[in-house]
Amino acid sequence: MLKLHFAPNSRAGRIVWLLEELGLPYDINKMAFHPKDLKSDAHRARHPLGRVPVLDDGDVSIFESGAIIEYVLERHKNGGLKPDVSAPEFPEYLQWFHYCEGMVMPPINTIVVQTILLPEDRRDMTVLGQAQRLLTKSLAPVETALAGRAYLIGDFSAADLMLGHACFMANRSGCVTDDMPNLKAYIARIESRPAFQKAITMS
Ligand SMILES: N[C@@H](CCC(=O)N[C@@H](CS)C(=O)NCC(=O)O)C(=O)O
Repeated sequence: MLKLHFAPNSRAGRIVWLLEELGLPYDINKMAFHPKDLKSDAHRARHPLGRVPVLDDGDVSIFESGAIIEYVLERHKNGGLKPDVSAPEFPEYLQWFHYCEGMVMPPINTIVVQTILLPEDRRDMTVLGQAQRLLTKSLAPVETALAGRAYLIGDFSAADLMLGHACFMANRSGCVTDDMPNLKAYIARIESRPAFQKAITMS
């Protein structure tokens, strides 16, 4: 049985969302989003940086949300979430799948550090402002790509599990503005998916 090491309000939600969309059975190790759990010896043995998500599958243990999604799609079930390599939408699928951690999550990480993780006296408003502007800039191509489309490559795919989740986080931090109507509608569409709701409400 697949076992997901999870903490609430984190990228581990992407994997719950994936497993729920695919209807695959799994066990879950729910940890607090707190150093006492994430930086424990037990969890550092799974992830050297003490981060989530981590997925165990028999003798296999794998971290990095994108790698976990690829692993599950290849070894367990595709469920139509990844286009075939010969499909016309395959390059765009790859692009948006990786744009998530490559371009959108770095400024979100900084925003979370500067607004939640650091004590108030160590927060830097200049760094925060730069990250917010960079996030808005990184979302502009996504807004354009979504014109006339329900999801990033048309039909729902694993690229939405990655980048859609990041867009949801960006919206929560107030960086998806009213002049991004395609993104607003896309995030609402994602939020209405039962599998996503299960992932986001899991604590
Ligand atoms: N690129 C990694 C990022 C993993 C990551 O940074 N996870 C965050 C939660 S979203 C975490 O565990 N943070 C805990 C910490 O930094 O102590 C992935 O996609 O899995």
